[in-house]
Amino acid sequence: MPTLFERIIAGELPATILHRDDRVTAFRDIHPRAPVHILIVPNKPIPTANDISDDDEALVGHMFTVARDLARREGIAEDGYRLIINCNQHGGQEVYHLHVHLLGGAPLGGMVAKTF
Ligand code: DGP
Repeated sequence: MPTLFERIIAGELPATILHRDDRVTAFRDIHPRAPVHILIVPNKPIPTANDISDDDEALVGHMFTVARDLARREGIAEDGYRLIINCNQHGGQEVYHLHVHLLGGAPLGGMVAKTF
């Protein structure tokens, strides 16, 4: 079964696409947690951060340079922002297609809630 994000990349599901190239697609999160909330995803399906291979190093680096450029374009680079990758159950991952969350546009508070 293709994930929601594979279907967005394929154009089968609507999304507000902000960037697309041969390796990466970026679109607005459907449930934004900040004034700016963008997801940067590899076009090829990598389920989780655990599944990143050594051959994916350049691809993952590209996800971060796309995030950097989008932060500038959205006008949040100077004030700052947060990049998050959730992995598996304890990380709170909901969609099993690797993605970087780009969050900003307001103070985001502490890094994460203390859990112990
Ligand atoms: P995560 O918990 O890290 O797997 O985050 C998944 C994010 O994906 C979550 O913030 C909501 C977002 N999301 C889920 N379904 C859709 C969708 O169909 N379209 C868009 N644009 N975002 C989605």
